[in-house]
Formats: sequence, C-alpha cells, structure tokens
Amino acid sequence: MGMGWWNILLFTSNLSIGQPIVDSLEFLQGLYICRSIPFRSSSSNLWCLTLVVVAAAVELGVVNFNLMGLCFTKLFGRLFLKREIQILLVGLSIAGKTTIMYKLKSGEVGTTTPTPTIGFNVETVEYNNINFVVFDIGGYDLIRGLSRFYFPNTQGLIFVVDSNDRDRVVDARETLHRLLSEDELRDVVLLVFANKQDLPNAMNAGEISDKLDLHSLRQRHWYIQTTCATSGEGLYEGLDWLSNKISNKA
Ligand code: G3D
Ligand code: MG
Repeated sequence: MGMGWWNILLFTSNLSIGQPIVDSLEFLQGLYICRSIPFRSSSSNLWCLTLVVVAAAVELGVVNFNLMGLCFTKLFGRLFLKREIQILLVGLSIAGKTTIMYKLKSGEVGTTTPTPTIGFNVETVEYNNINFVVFDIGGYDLIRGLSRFYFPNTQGLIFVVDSNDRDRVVDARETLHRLLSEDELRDVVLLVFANKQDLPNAMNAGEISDKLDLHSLRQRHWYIQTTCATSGEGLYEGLDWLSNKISNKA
C-alpha cells in the first residue's frame, strides 16, 4: 500500500474515532490527499473512495452523525483498526482470575457478567483499540488439555498470584515455570498480576518476583503489576504494558 493510501486510512480512522476534525486542518489535508491519488477503477480503490466519501458526508453533517458515525466506527474498526490479541489468564485456584475477568468486562459499557469458571471462561475485552481475547483457565492439567488448541495463537500470558497466599507461592512458581517451558509459549510475553494487594499481609512485587524466580527468565519480556481485582486497581496498567509490549514485538 503506497503512502497515499496509508494517509487515507489514517485520515478516515481519525474520522471514525470521532475526533472533531472539521475544526482542524486534517479534513482539508484528507481531501488534498484524496485529490492527489491516481484512482484506478479497481474494486479496492472504489472501496476506499466510498469510505472517504461516507466519512466526509458524516463530518459535514450531510448524514446523521451519531448513527453513521457509530456504524462507520464499527465497520472501519472491524476492517482496519482493531487488533486482536489472545491472552491466557492463568494461575492457581482462588488467585482472583474470574474476578479480574469480571472487573475488566464490567468496566466496559453494556457487557454481561461472566459466569463462574466451569472449565474455562472466554471473554473479549476491548481496551486501547485492541480486543483482548482472554481465556480464564483453571488448573495446569486443564491448561495442558487445551494447549493444543490455544497455545499456538497465544501472544500474552497473564499469571495471577494471590499475594496473600505464602503457602502456595511455591506451587504458583512451579505452575508458571512449567507453562513457560511449553514450546508454543516460547515467545509469549509474561505479565504477572500480584493480586490481593489490599490484604494486610500481601507480599509486595519484589518479594513475589523473587519467590516466582522471575529474574531467571532471561529471554522473556516480563513485568509484574500489583493489583486488587476487587477494586480494579492495577488491571489496566497491566494491560497497557501488555499491549505496548506486544505491539512493539509485532
Ligand atoms: P479464581 O478464578 O482464580 O479461582 P476468583 O479466583 O476470582 O474466584 O476469586 C477467589 C476469591 O478471591 C473470591 O472471594 C474473590 O472475591 C477474592 N478476590 C479476588 N481478588 C481479590 C482481591 O484483589 N482482594 C481480595 N481481598 N479478594 C480478592 P469469594 O469470597 O468471593 O470466593
Ligand atoms: Mg475462576
């Protein structure tokens, strides 16, 4: 795709996310870019031209902005903008995985409550223009059973630890390192949620990093984020890191 097309996409994407560009120079710039493109009668050219015309009509108020804007945002997002990142959300039982999933989902408008984990939950969480397809999976045996289906497309692993559970942190470490030794998960980035930070005896991030032996992970991008799933604290900071890391790798 030449630079001209790329600019058109950027231009129309600005429209689709509703920035008030009529007041700005970008709209004129977009028209200028359109003018400078040698359109051929191929279907992709016509398709892009249609998008630009519709976007311009919406911006100029020729058509109902809200309705068209919404349709356009969805259509355009589906076609060009939304990235999808598959994430495995794992950890020992009671670490807070389902609560995290629920909190991330309930932060969105018009979403439903996930059901409690029977086997595993799959939810799509939209954040930062990325669809995080999150698999909330229980024990390691179940993960192994599903690995053939889910590991190959996985780009990120969120490992949830109950920071208050000193007795099981060794189990958590073993589970984590077994997972990371799976061949298909060789390149995934690792985000550790040190959850339940609201509890008075919770281990801090440094202590958990040591107990999970995270510093031994030399070839791996990893990050530890303290969270409180019940209040939602730290969850989006973690997703920010994850999306930046995965985008940089792409
Ligand atoms: P799991 O899906 O990993 O098995 P759940 O874990 O999400 O079902 O959570 C297990 C319990 O831990 C739940 O308690 C949940 O409310 C609690 N929990 C999860 N995150 C936090 C947290 O950040 N702080 C505190 N204090 N509790 C948390 P219940 O009693 O509802 O079973
Ligand atoms: Mg659960």
